[in-house]
Amino acid sequence: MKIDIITIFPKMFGPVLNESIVKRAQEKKKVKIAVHDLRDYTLDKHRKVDDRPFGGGSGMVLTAEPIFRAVEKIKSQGRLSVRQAGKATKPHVVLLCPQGEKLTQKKAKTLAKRKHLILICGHYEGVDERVKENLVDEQVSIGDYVLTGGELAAMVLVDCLVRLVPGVLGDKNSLNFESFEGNLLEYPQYTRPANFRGMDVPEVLLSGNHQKIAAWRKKEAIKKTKKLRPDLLKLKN
Ligand code: 6GU
Repeated sequence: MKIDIITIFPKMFGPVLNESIVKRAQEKKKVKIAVHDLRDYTLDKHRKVDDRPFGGGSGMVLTAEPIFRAVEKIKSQGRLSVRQAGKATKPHVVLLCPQGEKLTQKKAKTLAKRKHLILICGHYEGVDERVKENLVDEQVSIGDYVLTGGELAAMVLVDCLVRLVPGVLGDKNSLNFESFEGNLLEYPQYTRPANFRGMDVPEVLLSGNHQKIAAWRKKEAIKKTKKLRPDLLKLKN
């Protein structure tokens, strides 16, 4: 999977992309992530990426020109580099903004099937509507609250997608979450010591009886979900 990110704050991404599983996924060549500075695609000497809204109002709006130019440049390069079975794959362009469709595990699974994503981080009071109408394939939000920009949202999305790419997580891990995700919360986990400050680990987990353990975990996951997130039980995966 190839992910191109277009942002006015490219430096924000380093610490997230160069740590942990996302870093390892890139090293293993399971994903290729490139961060592009939107200002590199401006045409004026001040590298201006925003302007005042037509019709008045407060705040600044990201202009269409540099965003179109960035996406066009990435798409033209993609024709050479992102190939599958000898064929170029069409990049899917996503704008991160609060008006977008809310990110869910289901949405992430759909997006993770794409071979090439271009993520545009929205900013300020908004993005010129012509970007949304004529350049972007879909808009994604990470929840019902307002961030100062799409950067953190893009990082959340990348993190979420990377772990779904085959071969990024160990087989054991991936099977584990596949069987539960979406419908149920994770069952309670414990590690050593078996007694910590007088608090015991449930006896069954020390029994070595794998069938019993599996049954207990399922029961606990259902119990936990009913108590904390009953809404999840109604969802289809
Ligand atoms: Cl994608 N952008 C901004 N600015 N705020 C958000 C968001 C995105 N998702 C949730 N809040």
